Amino acid sequence: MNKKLVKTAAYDVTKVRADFPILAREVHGKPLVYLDSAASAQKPRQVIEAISRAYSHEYANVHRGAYYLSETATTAYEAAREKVRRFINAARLKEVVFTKGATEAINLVAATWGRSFIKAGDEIVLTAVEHHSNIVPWQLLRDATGCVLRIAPVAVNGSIDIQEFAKVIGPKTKLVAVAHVSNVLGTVLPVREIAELAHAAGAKLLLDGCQGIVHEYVDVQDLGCDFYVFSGHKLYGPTGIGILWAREALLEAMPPYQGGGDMIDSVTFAKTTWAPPPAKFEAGTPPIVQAIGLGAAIDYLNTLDRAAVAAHESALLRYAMTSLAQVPGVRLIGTAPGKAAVQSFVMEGAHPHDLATVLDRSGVCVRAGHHCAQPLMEILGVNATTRASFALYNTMGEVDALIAALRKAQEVLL
Ligand code: 7TS
Repeated sequence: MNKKLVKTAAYDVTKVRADFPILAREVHGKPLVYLDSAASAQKPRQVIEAISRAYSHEYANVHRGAYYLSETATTAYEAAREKVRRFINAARLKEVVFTKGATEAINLVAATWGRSFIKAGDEIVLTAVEHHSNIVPWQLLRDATGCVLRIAPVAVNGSIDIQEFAKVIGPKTKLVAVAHVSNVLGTVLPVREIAELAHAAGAKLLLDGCQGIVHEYVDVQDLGCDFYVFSGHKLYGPTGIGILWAREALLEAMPPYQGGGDMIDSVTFAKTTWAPPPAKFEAGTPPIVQAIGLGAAIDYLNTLDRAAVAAHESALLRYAMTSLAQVPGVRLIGTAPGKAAVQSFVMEGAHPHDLATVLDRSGVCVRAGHHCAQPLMEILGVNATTRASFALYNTMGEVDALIAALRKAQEVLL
């Protein structure tokens, strides 16, 4: 857990839950127990209402109209960028690029920075825990350039050992691209140490913050990374919006990702010049209302005591780990110290998919499968895991519901 978030404070989870309309519904006649927030988080009514308000009262295309409504929409869209900037403590507004998600943000970096600065024989360092979104774009770049991917190992408990990490970084390393927090194991990677190693080798550091931004306090300047990406939908915002943060000098040096409206300075058939960042990377009509929705999610999080949220999630994780370990035949996967509130496990004799289907009958939503991390599954020696992931609206009672449903599933499946 991030040091800045360890302070305990009173946290009224009942009050928080009342903000999330979907949590009041039932599935299969049972109260919904939503334990899949690492895949996508539920939305508070403040976000839903902001989206509805934007479409009902403030909607027009941005950056183009000379009329009041377009100016209003542009102001709201750009205000969302400033909210993101403050949330991650970026030094400059122009360093915050809206994308359609983390996946697009990583592909953008691979296709623009990568194609410009990575050559045959250069090395890109990843870790064994990466999501496919932070593997495949680099494989595409490898196929195009002849660069080499090197993989830092993961320990049996899910930790990333910095000494082992140091062994795969060398003079040919040009980029280190790693998760801030693993979506399968919950491991919080030692990103500050990794930043030092990367920079000492003259390499850039990209952090995949999809899970990190949700569970950790993120200050991109303090983390020492060069690129930080995340998706809005895991941060209680809408789908279809993500963030690429990069240092200004990098964005200046990178060519555009896509061509189209809004990203140009001037166009003739002979020659086109680009707008400065972030517009250079936001071709076409952007996800306007999605950005406004993400801004509303950030506003919502800012109304909460984030240290108290972190303490609450930590307590949920500790309780879940202890309770799961007491279920016969259950093995926890991912027990690194200081990990975030994501817990994978396997249960002897039950395939994770069958288990998730049976849990669903009790109203419990968990993820089962490879979690878009097939290389990690292979290293762990499993085909799949079941994963419960916790968010600021989950309760200890929901952990009890998971355990009760698991015991019931054992009667059905074993
Ligand atoms: N990186 C990490 C660490 C992730 O957890 C995910 C999504 C992505 C990248 C891709 O994000 P997207 O919003 O662009 O799709 N993780 C998960 C998951 O764990 N279950 O479903 C999606």
